[in-house]
Amino acid sequence: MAQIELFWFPGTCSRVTLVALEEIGAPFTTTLVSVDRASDPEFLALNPKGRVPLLFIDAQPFTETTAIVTHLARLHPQARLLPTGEGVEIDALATMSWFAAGFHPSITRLRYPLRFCDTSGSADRTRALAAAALHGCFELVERRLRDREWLYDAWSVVDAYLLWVWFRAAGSGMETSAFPLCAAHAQRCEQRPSVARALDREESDYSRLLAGGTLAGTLPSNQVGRTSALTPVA
Ligand SMILES: N[C@@H](CCC(=O)N[C@@H](CS)C(=O)NCC(=O)O)C(=O)O
Repeated sequence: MAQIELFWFPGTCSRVTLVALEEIGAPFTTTLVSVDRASDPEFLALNPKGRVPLLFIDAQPFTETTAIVTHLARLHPQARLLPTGEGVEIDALATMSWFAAGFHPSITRLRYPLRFCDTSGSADRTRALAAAALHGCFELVERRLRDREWLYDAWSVVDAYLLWVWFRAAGSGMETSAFPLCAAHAQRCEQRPSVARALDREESDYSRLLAGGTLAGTLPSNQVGRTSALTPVA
């Protein structure tokens, strides 16, 4: 049996890989990498990009959420992580690429505006532009969810990716009232057993880190777990 190890941190996009692993059901281990410590030389030696998720399968490293879950879907076809069929498979890949390259960078700007422009007084404007870009993205998803429960015919890991971008955008201060279908999708998705197990792990690992005092330096606005626990970012 393959040795699988996920380097991750609660609340980050590594949740999508965690859900995929829970869905597959094969044994795996996890190692926490605090996001503000992703530049540690020890971690950089494993992943020079300094990002989670980082997945090892039998000592071979894999990065980038879309690539990782596509690889896992191919290794474990019985888990039906992704929709199959002509046109649909590539559409799912396009949707995940859009989440990674369209939504995620705007979420990061909303969350950490000073990483993108450190001119004094620019943070509010950077955040406003990021929020506007995200609004445009979620409008398209809201429209897509009008006549469907999931993004494709059945639940897939693409829904777990949507849950994460929604959770992180909402938790980073995006106004959500225009997107009731996205909010309902998130709640439905959180009921799925694989997702619930991943969220339980986020909540318990994060509480353990907080209680152990090992999170010194971690950004205070970090939020983990279920969307119902989100509190507005100051
Ligand atoms: N394109 C990557 C993005 C990975 C990424 O940005 N991960 C964030 C957490 S959501 C991270 O590790 N951040 C560490 C840092 O910014 O220092 C993917 O889709 O997996």
